[in-house]
Amino acid sequence: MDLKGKKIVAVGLALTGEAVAAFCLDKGAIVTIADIASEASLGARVQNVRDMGAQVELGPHKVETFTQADLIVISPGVPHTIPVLDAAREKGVPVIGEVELASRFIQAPIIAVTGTNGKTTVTSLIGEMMEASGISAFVGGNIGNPLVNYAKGEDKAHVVVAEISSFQLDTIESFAPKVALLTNVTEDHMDRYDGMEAYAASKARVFMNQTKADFAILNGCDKWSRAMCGGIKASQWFFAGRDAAEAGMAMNAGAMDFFKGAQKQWSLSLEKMTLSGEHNKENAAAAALAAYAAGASVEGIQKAVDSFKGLPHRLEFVREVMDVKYYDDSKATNVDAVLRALEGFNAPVHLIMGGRDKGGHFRDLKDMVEQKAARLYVTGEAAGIITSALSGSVEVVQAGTIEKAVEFAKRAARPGEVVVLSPGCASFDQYKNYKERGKDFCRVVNALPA
Ligand code: UMA
Repeated sequence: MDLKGKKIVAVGLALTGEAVAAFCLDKGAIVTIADIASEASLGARVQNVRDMGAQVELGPHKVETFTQADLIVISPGVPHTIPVLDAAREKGVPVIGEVELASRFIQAPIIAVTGTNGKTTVTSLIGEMMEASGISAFVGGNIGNPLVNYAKGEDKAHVVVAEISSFQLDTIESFAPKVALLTNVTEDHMDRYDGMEAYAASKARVFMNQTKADFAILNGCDKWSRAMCGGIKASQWFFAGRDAAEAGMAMNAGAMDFFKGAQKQWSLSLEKMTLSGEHNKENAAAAALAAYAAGASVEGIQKAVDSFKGLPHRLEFVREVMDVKYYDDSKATNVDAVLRALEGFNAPVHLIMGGRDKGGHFRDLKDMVEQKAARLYVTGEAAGIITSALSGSVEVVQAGTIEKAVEFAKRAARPGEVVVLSPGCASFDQYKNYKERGKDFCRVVNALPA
């Protein structure tokens, strides 16, 4: 693909848009970045990209800019269905996402990881498994490092491990990962998709350009993943719910075994694994299969399973105050992630939820909340909707903010109980992103008097 002299419109001026602009300018393109936001809200990025040589067009998108482009590259947060993009497509202007653009310039095999929950942990773990096997890996994508940064850079790895969201999959065309992994499909992003079928169809796109020579790593217990199997050309390996005739992992108490049909090929010990919870065993199994399919050694995979410490804001232990443990699970932005968090605790949980609702069915938490929660503290825009879904199952405290919620929970929690921020919602009503929310929770917890 030759970008030299091409008029490229990058839509969205945040992490992705800035990286796309740098990449395209480097390739000799004429770049305009369009963003609906104001200069004041976008901050230093506006001047940065101007300094690089890009035109910046802020405020409501102008249809002429889009219809006159040679190529439009959109950021994941920009819905691919907005009218200006339809108008451009009608005029024959190609519209792709950043992942599609980057993949056209990446020579290394790609391991793509998608799914509603667990994808960041699995992506990071695969990266460590490859490195521990002596195979250099670039780890990026939705995890927070756009793939165009790798495509642009001088340093090349043996393999690219990419976390890919459904938003990114909506705008691929030829993206064809050597290994594609789908962790699970549960309700999320219902503010952007017309129901679960549409969301699952978006996830299934990760497999659409694979061939028989590639690998699909799947969750056999997940009904949406099972339903996709018929359409997948790649070899299918299951990290959970494998039938006897299928290839994949079989779980034991302290180990897991890789089978191809009746033949056991190798085993991994889980005895030294520090990540807790059943879902993390599944994450480890999924990562192990993907890494093995991409050439990692069993020894390297084992080494990474033993040493992996987990990631910030994913059920991360923060501090113990007066025999009460505090956990930051700010990354739990949907109902299923909250279920998985609660599942892992035996002590009564003071659960802090809330933020911006994404159309989640909070009622699905009813049984688990009844079983595990001592009290529920609700915050942010979704406080009302969570209260109506769960009051009656548990005492609900209207806290408003995370700071207040921690204050109330500290007063109520008894020794041996736990306080968990597992919001089940996006953070954007009160924070820039889930990381800022998690950091704020940690700040408040770390300031509690001992
Ligand atoms: N914008 C427009 N026009 C529109 C809509 C938005 O110009 O019609 C502009 C906004 O004003 C804003 C910009 O687009 O300035 C935002 O773009 P973006 O949301 O794509 O932001 P990035 O910083 O580029 O972040 C994106 C991913 N964001 C989303 O998918 C919402 C990041 O995933 C990802 O880490 C990053 O690219 C690098 O690949 C975040 C995320 O929440 C972590 N992902 C979801 C998830 O994991 O569930 C999918």
